[in-house]
Amino acid sequence: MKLLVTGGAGFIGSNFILYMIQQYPNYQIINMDALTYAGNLENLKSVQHHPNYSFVQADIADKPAVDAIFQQGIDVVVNFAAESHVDRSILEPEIFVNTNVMGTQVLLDAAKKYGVTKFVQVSTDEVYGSLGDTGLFSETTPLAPNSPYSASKAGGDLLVRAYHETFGLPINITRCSNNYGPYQFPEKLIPLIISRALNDESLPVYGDGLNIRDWLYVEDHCSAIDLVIHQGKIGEVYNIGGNNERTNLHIVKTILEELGKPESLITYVADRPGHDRRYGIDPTKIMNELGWKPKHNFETGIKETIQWYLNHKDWWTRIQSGAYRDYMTQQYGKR
Ligand code: NAD
Ligand code: TDX
Repeated sequence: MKLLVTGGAGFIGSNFILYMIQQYPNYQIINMDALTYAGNLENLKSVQHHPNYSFVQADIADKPAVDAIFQQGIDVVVNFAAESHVDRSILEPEIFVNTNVMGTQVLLDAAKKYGVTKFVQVSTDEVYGSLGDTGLFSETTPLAPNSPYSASKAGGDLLVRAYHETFGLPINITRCSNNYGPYQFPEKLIPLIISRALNDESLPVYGDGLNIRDWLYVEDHCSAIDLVIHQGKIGEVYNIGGNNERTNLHIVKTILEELGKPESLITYVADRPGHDRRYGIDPTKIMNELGWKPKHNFETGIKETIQWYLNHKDWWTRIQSGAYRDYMTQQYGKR
């Protein structure tokens, strides 16, 4: 199988490539990534010389570059490439539309032109909007995105759906809850809090800290996508989540306790505009239809994750200093 992974230098994409190379060493994996600020090839150091792995620096919205890759003959596309940070989408929405909507459309056109056996769109529970105190998101929950990020992801999803309905493109859409684990860019809540707490810096908690996210260990997301690639029914949407709803304050306090740092570091700051109150995924469909089951329980997963950031301080300090960019220049000659 020839697998095109877009956004493979990011948090989930790099975990996915490491996972797939281990599971299927005979699959050919092409990682296409624009290497935005969020792309970090250091995550993939251990496989960079693997005979079945290759890397192409390209933007998914760049038609000639995308065409050139599809000319090689791609069987399956897994589209992780996206602008992914909600706060950045509030500051600068345009790039979110360019990548998450227009870029997805360029990939879809190439998949349609050259033919693929499957196009998997990696999406998010945020497209469903915000929940009240009860209920969960199912695959039939209406889309009601509230941030420029989630609106752009919903736009991409709807194009993927339309290419299936209109052109018969074989697709699946996955919608996962918040991921945590190794290699997450330290702008996201968990690595941000760990890195700042270790430096005894103030910990910004938005609003009252009682917003709820549903957390899933990144490897469990990867195993779900693996199942969707191989067994997902064409045209279907699959929600992915492990029933781990926690308030942000609970997450921050868990990290402080684990690191032995004082709660006085917590600083309540202005709320995120349009801040979704609660996410919660109903994963019944993927569990019943594809037999998916998460391996990691949250209490041990979060401890392992904190330990990983403690053991890989050089990884995140190189991001903070910008030095991770030098590695890319050394390896690939450009940024
Ligand atoms: P990330 O920001 O860590 O990584 C994104 C990657 O995409 C980076 O390597 C970046 O260089 C690349 N990229 C960005 N724009 C590109 C472009 N125009 N062309 C090619 N590459 C480009 O994001 P992540 O957290 O790993 O998320 C990956 C995907 O999973 C996204 O589609 C996101 O919407 C989705 N998702 C994320 C989560 C989460 O909790 N992080 C949850 C559900 C779904
Ligand atoms: O400094 C912070 N303080 C804070 O209180 C940050 C960065 C976040 N928060 C809050 C906002 C959210 O309620 O923590 C929660 C998690 O925030 P993020 O890590 O920014 O994630 P979120 O906005 O929930 O979106 C994430 O999950 C779904 C990913 O970034 C998305 O790409 C994914 O689709």
